[in-house]
Amino acid sequence: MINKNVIAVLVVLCLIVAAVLYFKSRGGGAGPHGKAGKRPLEAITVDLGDGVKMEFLSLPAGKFMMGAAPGEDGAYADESPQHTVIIDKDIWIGKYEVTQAQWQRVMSNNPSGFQDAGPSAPVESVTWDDCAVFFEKLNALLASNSKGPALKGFRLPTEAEWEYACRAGTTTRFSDGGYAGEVTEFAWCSANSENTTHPVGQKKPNAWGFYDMQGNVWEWCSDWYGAYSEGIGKNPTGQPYGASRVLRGGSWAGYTLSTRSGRRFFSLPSVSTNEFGLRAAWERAKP
Ligand SMILES: [Ca+2]
Repeated sequence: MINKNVIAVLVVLCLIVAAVLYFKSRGGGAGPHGKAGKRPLEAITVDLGDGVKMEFLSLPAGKFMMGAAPGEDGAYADESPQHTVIIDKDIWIGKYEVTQAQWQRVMSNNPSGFQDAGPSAPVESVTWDDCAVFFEKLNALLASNSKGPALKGFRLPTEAEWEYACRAGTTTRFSDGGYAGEVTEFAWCSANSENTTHPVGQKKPNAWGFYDMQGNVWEWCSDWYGAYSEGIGKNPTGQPYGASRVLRGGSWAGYTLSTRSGRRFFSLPSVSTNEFGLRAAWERAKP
């Protein structure tokens, strides 16, 4: 004979266990930045028409340490000082580099040197100025797309947004927290590329699900290249003027250390090489 009180206690215990499991599955009540790298990001797919789509992942609003950690092996002077950056806007970043098929759909041309790598390989041989035209046309294309929601605000990521997405909660040299010897698992660089680009998304993604942030093609950012500042930056957009624009992430031609998360590169905005490509960003317009 089971005592009624024992049954009542068991029922209460079961309810408590169920409640704990429920809240654990919801993230334990942690804020969006409570478990950097664990939170699944919101994804959207944008239809460019003609069977061409572009995928984006949201960045969690939050803050991160931008630049190389003090004493980081292989870091250049322009990656210091490491400083706090706050990103508190609704930003989506391309899950992949912009592909040759996407560029062709928007621009009606394909300047890539590695067309043999296929339509899913990243577009390259594009200048920063070309990218500005690409986004002008992409925004016009999507604004006229009556089938989907009216979308606008597509652009290059800022250098800070790019690094935030690349690091995915890490402060180590590489976004998987690993070492140069493991870079070939998530990046196409000179050690494994066989002197060509490769279709996007073939290597391991980082902890937030972004592919090829490191390697394959350098990615243009919107900023003028310039020195970092001490202190906290909020949604930084770089220098107000300059001569060169920023590129990030290393390429198929670079040695492994050039794919470090903090590594910066720059070029005149009118220059293109078969190492220069891009990734799209989308900023949700204020209602
Ligand atoms: Ca890349």
